[in-house]
Amino acid sequence: MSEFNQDLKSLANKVDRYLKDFFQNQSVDSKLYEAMKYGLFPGGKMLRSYLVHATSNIFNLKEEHYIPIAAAVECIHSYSLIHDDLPSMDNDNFRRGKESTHKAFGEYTAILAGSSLLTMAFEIISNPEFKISSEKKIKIIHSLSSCSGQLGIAGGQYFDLSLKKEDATIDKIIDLQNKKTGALMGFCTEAAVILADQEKLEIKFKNLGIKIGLLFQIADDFLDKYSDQATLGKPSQQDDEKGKNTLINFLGEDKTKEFIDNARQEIEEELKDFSNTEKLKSCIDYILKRKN
Ligand code: GRG
Repeated sequence: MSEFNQDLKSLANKVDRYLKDFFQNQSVDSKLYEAMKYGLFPGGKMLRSYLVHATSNIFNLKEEHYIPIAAAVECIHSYSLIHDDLPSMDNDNFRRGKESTHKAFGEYTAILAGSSLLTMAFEIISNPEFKISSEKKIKIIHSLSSCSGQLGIAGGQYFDLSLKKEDATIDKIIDLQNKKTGALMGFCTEAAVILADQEKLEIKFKNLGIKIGLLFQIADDFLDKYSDQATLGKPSQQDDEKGKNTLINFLGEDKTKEFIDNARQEIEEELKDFSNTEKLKSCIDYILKRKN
C-alpha cells in the first residue's frame, strides 16, 4: 500500500472512531438513528477529512484539535449525499456500493436523517468537550454554516438542478461546482488555518481548497463518463442521462485536461512558500488519479 493510502486509511479510522463514539453517546432505539448511521458508516473515501489532516500537517496541528473538525465535515458531506440521492433531487438508488438511504429507510426518514447529520456537525464543533477556544469555534462554525447554505453547497445544488443547458456558460458551471463541491473542501483547508491562528492565510487556503474541489469535481465527471457502477459504487453515465452541465461537456475533453493542468500548476505555485506540503500534494494526485 502506498504511503498516501496508509495515511488516508489511518486517518479514516480515527475519524470513524470519533464519529462512532459520538453516536454511541446519542444512542436511541429508532429508525431515524439507524438511518443516520447507515448514511454515515462505513464512510466513503474520506477525502475531505484528509484535506483537513493534510493542511493541519502544514501547520503542525495536534490531531485532537482537527479530528473533530474532520468528523463534522463528514457529517455534512454524508448529509448532502443522502439529500442529493432523493427522488426530488438526483433520484439515485445506489450510493457507496449499497442502496441509497431513502431506498433502505423510506423518504421521510432519509430527509430527517440528512437534516440530523447536518445539525450533528454543529453539535460536534460546539461540544464543550472539544477543547479549542470559543473564538476559534465561532469562526469555524460561521465558516462551516456559510459554506453549507445558499452561498455554498445548497446554492450550488440548486443551480445544478435548475440551470438550463441553453443558459450555461463556463463561468456559471465553475461557479456552480465551486459552490456545490468546492465550498466544503475550501472549508477543510481554511479550518486548519483558523485552528493555527493564521488569520492572514485564511482566504488563501480557503481558495486553495475550492480549487482542489474543482479538480475533484472534474475528475468525478470523467469517472462518471468512463467508469462503471461496480467500480464507483453508484450508477455511472448519469451526467449525460440527466443533462448535467459539466466542464467536459462544455469545453470538450482536451481543453478540460488543459484546465486541470493549469489549475494544478497554480496550486503548486501557491504552496511553494510552505513546508510539509507533501500530504496535500499527494492528496491532489490521488484526487486526479483515483478510480472511484
Ligand atoms: C445544505 C449541505 C447541504 C446539502 C443540501 C443535496 C445538496 C444540498 C447538495 C449536494 C451536494 C453534492 C452531492 C455534491 C456532490 C459532490 C460529490 C461529487 C460527492 C461525492 O464525493 P466523494 O466521491 O464521496 O468524496 P464519498 O462516498 O467517497 O464520500
